[in-house]
Amino acid sequence: MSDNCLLGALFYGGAGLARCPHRNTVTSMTTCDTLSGYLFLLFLLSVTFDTMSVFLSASPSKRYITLVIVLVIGLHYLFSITYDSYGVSSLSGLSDQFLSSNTTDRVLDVDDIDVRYYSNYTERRANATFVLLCRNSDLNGVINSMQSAEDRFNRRYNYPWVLLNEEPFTEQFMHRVSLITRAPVHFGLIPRDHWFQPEWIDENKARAGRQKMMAQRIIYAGSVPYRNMCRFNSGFFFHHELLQPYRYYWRVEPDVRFFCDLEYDPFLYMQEHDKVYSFTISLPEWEPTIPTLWATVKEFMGLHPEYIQSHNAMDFLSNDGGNTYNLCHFWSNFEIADMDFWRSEAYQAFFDFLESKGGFYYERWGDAPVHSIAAALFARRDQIHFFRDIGYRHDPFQHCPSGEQFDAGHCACDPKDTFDYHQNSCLPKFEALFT
Ligand SMILES: Nc1nc2c(ncn2[C@@H]2O[C@H](COP(=O)(O)OP(=O)(O)OP(=O)(O)O)[C@@H](O)[C@H]2O)c(=O)[nH]1
Ligand SMILES: [Mg+2]
Repeated sequence: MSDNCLLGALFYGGAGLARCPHRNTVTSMTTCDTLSGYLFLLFLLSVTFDTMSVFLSASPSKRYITLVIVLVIGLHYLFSITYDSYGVSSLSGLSDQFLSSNTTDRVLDVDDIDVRYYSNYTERRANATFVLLCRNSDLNGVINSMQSAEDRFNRRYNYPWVLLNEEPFTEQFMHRVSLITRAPVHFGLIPRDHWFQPEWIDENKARAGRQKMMAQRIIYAGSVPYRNMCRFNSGFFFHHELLQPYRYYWRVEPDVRFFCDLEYDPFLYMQEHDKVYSFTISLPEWEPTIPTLWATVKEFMGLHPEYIQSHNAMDFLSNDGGNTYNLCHFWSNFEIADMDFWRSEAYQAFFDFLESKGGFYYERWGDAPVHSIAAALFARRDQIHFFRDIGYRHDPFQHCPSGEQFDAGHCACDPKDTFDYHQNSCLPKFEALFT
């Protein structure tokens, strides 16, 4: 090929490289195609000149080759400006096409669990998972919570999610939830005897308890499913087969919000600092929901003094050395904790004792006071952690970090709106354990 044609090819290559990558916007199309058009005109002039000289001086076979080259380049240019999907107009276009087809394969290949699961495998991870108990009807709230947890933390860590339900999750539920995260998501069915009211519970006594509570206008007073949920969270979730591989969990509920970026791994923090339980908000329980709980706890302590830690957090629970319960508990809709603690001999014996009294159904014992009392008595006080830097909301309360932690976390909450030192907060009692 002559020098002129080479010059033309250079012009054309320039025209190809000048194509804007975002052809779906009007502005970029106009700018790009105008520039491309000028360069192509120059190229046409050059090719025409070259072709004429070849035609005039060359043999018939050379004329034929020249015509084919001009035809191919002309068609190629025509396609490149007519169809967006025809993207091979330059070297960069070629490489873009190659890379993007690779990426698409990786994202869409759902069987390739290793790629999805180990996408951050170079960084250290704890043996941990998110846990979310919910109904199919909670779908939108579940999506909100998961998106918040993913955006503020898990998109960089890809810890798995375990979602549990006493009914099978619908296809639509599983599809929408799986789109929210690149991490593995496991959907589990709760065994019947871990969820429903046991046969040996005296239903007449349970009904009388519900009616008494309804008369006192206590929230969820008449709800049996709510009691099932509290009992499941107290004594069974950590026995679910999908949670057996894991030690640490982060409990998430529908419609909660995480306000701040978390730039470190709280699971590893728990592991490395020998923590077993953590919280963001603490407050008093409604006394009418647990009228006999503390008497039951004291009875258990009398039977099993060997399970009570010497450096425990009894002073968080009681203002009189354990005689009465001050109702303080950690709000369990947020928990990052160690399931081996719940699986321990001490906690198992404690839960079995509570269960034998039937208080989950005759009263409305919540998993929050049950977990809190156990953590305060069977763990050392320094094994309980307040995640001051995790901005978190579950209606109607929130914890918002302040000062450096607020800035570093790019927090979206109002730092003045935080439950920490609200008149009903039990945080001062927790902090007093360490002064
Ligand atoms: N599968 C299932 N999950 C439930 C049921 N009841 C509650 N949950 C879940 O258990 C957790 C606690 O229930 P919530 O209704 O949020 O109880 P709460 O936090 O005390 O009260 P509010 O959030 O103020 O309604 C949430 O993750 C719920 O999605 C139920 O009947 N079935
Ligand atoms: Mg809730």
